[in-house]
Amino acid sequence: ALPSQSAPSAALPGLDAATLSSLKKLTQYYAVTAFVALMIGVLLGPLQALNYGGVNVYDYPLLKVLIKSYYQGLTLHGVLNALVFTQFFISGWMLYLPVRDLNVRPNMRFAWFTYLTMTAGLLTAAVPLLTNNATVLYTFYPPLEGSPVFYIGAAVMVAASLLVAGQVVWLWLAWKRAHPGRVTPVVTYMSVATWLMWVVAALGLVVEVVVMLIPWSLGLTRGVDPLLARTLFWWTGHPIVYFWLLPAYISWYAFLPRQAGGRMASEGLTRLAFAMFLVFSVPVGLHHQYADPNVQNSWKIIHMFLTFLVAVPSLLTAFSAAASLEDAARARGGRGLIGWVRRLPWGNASMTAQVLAMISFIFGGAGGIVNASMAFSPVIHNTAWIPGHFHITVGTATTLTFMGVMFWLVPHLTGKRLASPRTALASVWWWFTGMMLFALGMHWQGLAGVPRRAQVSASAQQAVYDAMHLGVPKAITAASGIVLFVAAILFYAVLWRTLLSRRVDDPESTPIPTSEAISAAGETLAGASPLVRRTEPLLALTFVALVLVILVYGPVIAPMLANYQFIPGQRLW
Ligand code: HAS
Ligand code: HEM
Ligand code: CU
Repeated sequence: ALPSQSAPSAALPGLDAATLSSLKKLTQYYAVTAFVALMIGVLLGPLQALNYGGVNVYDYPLLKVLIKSYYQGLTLHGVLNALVFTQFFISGWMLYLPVRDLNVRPNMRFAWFTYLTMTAGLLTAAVPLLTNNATVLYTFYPPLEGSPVFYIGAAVMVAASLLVAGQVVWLWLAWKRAHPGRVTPVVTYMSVATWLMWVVAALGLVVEVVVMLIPWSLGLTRGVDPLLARTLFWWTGHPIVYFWLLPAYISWYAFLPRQAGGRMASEGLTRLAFAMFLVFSVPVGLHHQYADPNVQNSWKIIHMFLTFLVAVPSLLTAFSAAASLEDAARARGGRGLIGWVRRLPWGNASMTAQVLAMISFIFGGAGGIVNASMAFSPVIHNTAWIPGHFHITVGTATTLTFMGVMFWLVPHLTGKRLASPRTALASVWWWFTGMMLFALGMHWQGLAGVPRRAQVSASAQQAVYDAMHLGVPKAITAASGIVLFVAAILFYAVLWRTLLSRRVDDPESTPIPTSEAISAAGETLAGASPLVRRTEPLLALTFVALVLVILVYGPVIAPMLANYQFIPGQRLW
């Protein structure tokens, strides 16, 4: 367990055994729902990789029974992996951690109600997705028009995540009231900062879906403005990638060092990184819209510079993560400038998964900076380069980290021992290798001009695609799909065998691997450094974030409202 940061008081009851057991079960429900979604999503991925290898499997009658088109499959893949898997895992993870860190008793009825709401939203949205009535891809850009049931389900799902946010912030504020003058413990700090960021971020999507898309798809308005909808979408759509990333960072900062045998570098630095993410994550969405007409160039440039700014906390994280890994390896007798790397506990699947996830993110992050540069953007925008970029960010940095976390979290929550640690270790190497190959093949094809979201292997396009002479990257991409398929089988074999095993050990035998810090923040604000004191008021920082978003989005959105276009919907599938 995390060392309990606070003694329970009458005003703020601590966790009792019954609540803890219910909380563990809830966290397990969130995590397992997430990984079921990922399992379905990941089955479709290799078919898409084959497409980008020039092999079209979408005409096979057996597959046709399940999915009607490449685009129905791609919609399911994007929604299940990027939206459902992430949100469910994160909601469980970022409720469990702060509650354990603060040792406060949450209202479990509310927490279960939130989980059930999120699941109801998911099941609602699943109906039109599976029946091919919402083949609008995971970005659901209008004027593509899906069934209203899809938008309603998605809205309920996102609303449920905001309820989790509310519960965590509420518990943190109660803790603050009961412990005046105390520094928020660092795991809670990271979780609350991430949730508050997500609240500011979600506003765009909520307005888009509730005010524009739902009434429109119900036939209540005669059209919808695609440019305004896209702008609101990317208000949320960029920071959502940090909503996927920061929970992985929580693990890299707080737990990975202990798993590797070392310490977190600095609590102050960690808090600075998260405070920066809170303030700078949102006002950057136009870097997805450089090609959109009717948005002033000057605003695109401002968003570009803010994008470079929000890369800074990731660079801080790279420094900090490398420092704590080096600290760990040297403590285990590592020597040399880079020779210490060999002394990391590479036999541990959970640690290995996360370090490999970090390595993939060096390339993912570098690619992101290329994407954000307006001078490069026209070369890679809407090409296969982009899926190359995000499979080594969300598809590896996030996903492989969560897989690695599962290797200790499931034993921790259930008391069941991890089944075949060797298979677990193999699965993470296969995933890493597969995704690095995938990224290589897709970035390469993108540079050659192969579009994303294109069934390039279909007969109608085959001649053009063949004429591009991309044999090598096509082969790499197809092979990566097969490697990733193997990785998924290995991973899920371990996960299901662990979950379904009957033998239950003492759950205390797998504690939360909380790390010590080389430089701690201290207990009281009075004795803390200026950095710690200034990063403490998270609500004030949220207010600053909100003001900044209004400043850089107000002048972009106002002319769109003044010149609202009613564009009728289209169903292209
Ligand atoms: Fe991105 C498009 C720019 C990060 C996800 N991105 C996407 C899309 C997704 C996505 C899903 O500016 C596609 C959306 C769509 O469907 O259209 N991205 C960036 C930038 C960053 C960035 C500047 N992206 C992410 C993350 C994602 C993600 C994180 C998910 C989790 N992205 C863009 C742009 C586009 C875009 C444009 C639009 C492109 C277009 O034209 O459509 C930055 O946040 C990246 C900063 C990261 C770093 C790396 C730090 C490295 C670390 C690891 C250190 C490793 C160590 C290991 C220490 C600077 C922290 C040591 C190991 C030892 C063994 C010692
Ligand atoms: C799109 C393959 C796992 C998220 C794609 C595309 C391919 C692919 C080839 C591009 C399709 C196109 O642009 O036409 C794979 C393979 C995987 C895998 C082989 C592993 C088995 C994942 C994971 C995530 C993810 C783990 C996220 C957690 C996405 C998203 C899209 C996508 C968001 C974009 C969908 C769209 O454009 O609407 N995938 N993927 N994928 N993938 Fe994956
Ligand atoms: Cu972005």
